[in-house]
Amino acid sequence: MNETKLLDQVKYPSDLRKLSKEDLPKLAKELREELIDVVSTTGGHLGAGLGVVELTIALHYVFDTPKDKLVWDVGHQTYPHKIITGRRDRIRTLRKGEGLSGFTKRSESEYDPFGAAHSSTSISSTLGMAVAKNLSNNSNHVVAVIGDGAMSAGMAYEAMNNAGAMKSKLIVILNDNDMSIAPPVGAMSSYLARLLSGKTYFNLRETVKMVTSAFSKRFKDKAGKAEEFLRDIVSGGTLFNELGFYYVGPIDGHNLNTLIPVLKNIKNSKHNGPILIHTVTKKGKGYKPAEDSRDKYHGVNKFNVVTGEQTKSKTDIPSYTKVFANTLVKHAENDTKIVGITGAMPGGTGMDIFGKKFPDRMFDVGIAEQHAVTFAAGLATESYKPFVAIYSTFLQRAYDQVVHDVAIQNLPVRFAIDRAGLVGADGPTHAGSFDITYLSTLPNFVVMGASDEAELVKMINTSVSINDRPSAFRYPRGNGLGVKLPDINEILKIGEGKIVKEGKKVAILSFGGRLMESLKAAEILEIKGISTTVADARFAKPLDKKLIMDLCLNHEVLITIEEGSIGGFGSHVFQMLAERGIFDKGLKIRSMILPDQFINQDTPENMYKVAGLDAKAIEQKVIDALKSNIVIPKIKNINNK
Ligand SMILES: Cc1ncc(C[n+]2csc(CCOP(=O)(O)OP(=O)(O)O)c2C)c(N)n1
Repeated sequence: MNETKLLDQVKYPSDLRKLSKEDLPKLAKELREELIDVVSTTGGHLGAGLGVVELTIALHYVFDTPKDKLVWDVGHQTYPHKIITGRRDRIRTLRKGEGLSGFTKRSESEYDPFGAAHSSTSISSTLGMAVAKNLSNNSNHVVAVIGDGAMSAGMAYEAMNNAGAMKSKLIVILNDNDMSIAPPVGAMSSYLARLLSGKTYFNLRETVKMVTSAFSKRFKDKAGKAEEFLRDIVSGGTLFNELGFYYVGPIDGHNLNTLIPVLKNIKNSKHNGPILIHTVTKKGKGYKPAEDSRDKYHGVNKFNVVTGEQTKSKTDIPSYTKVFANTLVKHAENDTKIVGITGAMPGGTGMDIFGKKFPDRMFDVGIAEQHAVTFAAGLATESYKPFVAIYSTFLQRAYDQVVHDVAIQNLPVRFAIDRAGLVGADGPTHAGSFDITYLSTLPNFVVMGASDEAELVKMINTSVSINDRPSAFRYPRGNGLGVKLPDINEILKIGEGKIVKEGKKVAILSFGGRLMESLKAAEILEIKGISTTVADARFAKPLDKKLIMDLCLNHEVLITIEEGSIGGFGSHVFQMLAERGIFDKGLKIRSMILPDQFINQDTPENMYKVAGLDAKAIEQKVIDALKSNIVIPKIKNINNK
């Protein structure tokens, strides 16, 4: 058992502020050990939290949270913050059903003034808070903490550009650990490295002098002088200075003796405008396995604290991600025009596998989904075959680029949409709920959903062959079903689904990953004497109209099912059937979709239960539909419901 004498005294930051400064390094040690112990049992994000233990303590020690607003970018590094903001008793429920979220969440705590999980929102949101504070004549402080990886996104620059022109005091801490999930990429990352290269940290005396001098009364009246002074001292901070920020740093983000006085000085300064404090930290700090392998310990399964060994998946069946990557590699061996693109997720999307084989044809563009899509569009104009490998949830950020730069120009960009549907422990911010809806509404698009890994291979093959318009194929998180994979020449006919099981009374038409559950439900229905057809739609766009009409005309009930929100596959089927007058004939048609709510994190099984998308729910839907005999009453007065 780790000793937690000091940590036991800190339920809230107000308790922390009662400790002497001398106690804080010991508290940091206890907090770090607690964090390692917790994550070894829950799994989740580890490296980032370990890197900000001292920063977390220093920020809550100096600032009067929750009155002062502290916003963490992404929020994956906030487990230490959660432990000392009243959530220690629930910290072992992290990422579990009914438990604490793995990110910041407004409804969870007043110490989380802004919810996050998608990156690079912290400067915008805190600028909003800072301006609101000014408008309301409040005197609280507003602080954002953003990583060097998150700094690569456009939103961060848009926010800095805006903040630099504002007269609102906003404190931005750039937590530079020289890592995103994978090593960071791009010119900004090189720039930050240059800022640090050959330079030791400013020591405490120098840094405090720098800050106090810059903001002191002596300089206040002499506009420009302070800035000049700062520029002289902070030789490398010019980019941020040019954007209108006061740049302070770099400082050692693990040294509480530096952090606390610097933060205090910044807090007490009367500066009206944005300030950027550049702290340097080590991802995984204090836990050797995480320090040694910073990318592998970004997010972890449960692990053995002593050896650092993570529990491995018990199955040999490859993940959908791996099947995608290996298949794309096979195609790329024959077709030199194929290129792969990821937004800072090479490991998560399998682009690392592709990149190893074709280093010159894989592009990690940083956390920059909008750019990734338009960059791909540019490649497509030059007859390259770009595959944007992206999580459904992160593609949301690039929707206008999908519409304006890809679809309207009818460019053959291929979207490999990973983590489609519910994702388990990462919860609603990471669920891929909307892609069927937001892509199927777009003219020109081909939208496919894989029901197993063999279908995924066929969809990749098909996508490679589609050269005259954009295409997308979605597949779920996790492992496939263990089916045999077809070879890369097997191409689907566009807009053609298939019957998987023939029956007579009821038809279940599945789009994507719920096919197995549909088959399970059909089996039970058969036992109950209800003859059931199951079909795999494969395409949400274009629809297989013939298949759908056949199912309608030859069955009493048609159920559509998909792991996506309203407005997706089922809605398109309904629209088509309504236009064809099918409803007038009294056919019973039902749709099964994700419900109109954000579903909290849980095991996938429980989430499907909540969503009503498991075999049991399908069976029930069929039985209810068969039983229902609703006669629609004539509406006399539309106001009288
Ligand atoms: C819009 C968006 N794209 C991708 C991700 C996935 N993601 C989560 S954390 C992370 C890396 C963040 O790096 P950094 O900001 O340097 O923080 P660190 O983990 O190094 O502390 C990425 C790419 C995300 N959360 N949001």
